[in-house]
Amino acid sequence: MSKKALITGITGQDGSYLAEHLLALGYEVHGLVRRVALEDPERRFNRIAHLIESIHLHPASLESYPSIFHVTSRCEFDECYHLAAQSFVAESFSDGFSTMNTNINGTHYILAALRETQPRCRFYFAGSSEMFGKVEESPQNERTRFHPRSPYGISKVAGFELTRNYREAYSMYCVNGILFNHEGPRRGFEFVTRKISSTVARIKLGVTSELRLGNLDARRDWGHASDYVRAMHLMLQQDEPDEYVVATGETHSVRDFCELAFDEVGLDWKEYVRVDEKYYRPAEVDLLMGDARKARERLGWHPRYTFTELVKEMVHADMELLTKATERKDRGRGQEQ
Ligand code: G4F
Repeated sequence: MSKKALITGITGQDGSYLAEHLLALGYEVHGLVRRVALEDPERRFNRIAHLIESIHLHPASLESYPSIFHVTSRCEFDECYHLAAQSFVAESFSDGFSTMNTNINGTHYILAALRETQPRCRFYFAGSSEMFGKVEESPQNERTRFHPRSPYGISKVAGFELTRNYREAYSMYCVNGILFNHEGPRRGFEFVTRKISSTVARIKLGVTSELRLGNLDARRDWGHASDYVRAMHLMLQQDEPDEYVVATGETHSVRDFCELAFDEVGLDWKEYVRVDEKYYRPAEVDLLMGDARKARERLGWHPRYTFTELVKEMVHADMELLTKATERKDRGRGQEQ
């Protein structure tokens, strides 16, 4: 019999890659989605449109325990991947309250509902390298102390501790992934990598003339999301639940990302990038670089993408997307005339 997995956040970048991966492994894949998403599938399901006939979607909200309980009491799952969150760090400074509410209570509701209805379901929590914040050592590993620098980071530390507590208090199989930044062509436009790749395409195709960014010196350990979802799955296949850092071990600055992305279309980034303090954060995470030795040794996990391949893929995907959109617009105009 095939295994059943429940994914919260299935409409997001990671959820869509994970759903693809689990389907390929023969899983029956279920997803929690907000009712508003079900009512607006064209816009909200763009990342999972190609999977829609193969997956099962359930309406529920991370803000409502009864809606989650309703799903977990009617359908049994072997594994639950809790990926849904307010995940944009800058937004968490604008509205820390709703970030905390969704990320902390939402995680608690899922854990509590599983404990009540199916305590043997294995649980994955999407922890983040943002938890390390003002890093106390480099590279960061599973033993590095947390020092979060944003409401988002704080909410992830709380989710991490809740997950560990359910494991220790109720003997549930609860795992924490500590994932460093992971990107790809399905990344939201608000995150810096996609903002860069999509604006590079817009500049190259003459739609805009500049790219306004905040702190160019920030350094991140950027990997590809499709690599990172393989690690999530592997974490739930081990004999004992544990905590794992998932990272490439390399760090690059926002400036490095710009340089490579503009290079890819034959442009010099210095002519187009402008620093705008509007994008600075009240407290910045200056440097992240992960040590994924434990994931490599215990899970046999290795990233397949290099940093350069990631940047290339994102820029080319955005060039293609924009070219197609422009052609569609031109055809539409032609038909009107
Ligand atoms: O792309 P970012 O917004 O990602 P950030 O803050 O590192 O968080 C991402 O990775 C975390 C894992 O460590 C996840 F948990 C989290 O959910 C999210 O996926 O910003 C990256 C860096 C920051 O230092 C930011 O200050 O880029 C800098 N930056 C400079 N200019 C900018 C911009 N970030 C954004 N979003 N927009 C800018 O214009």
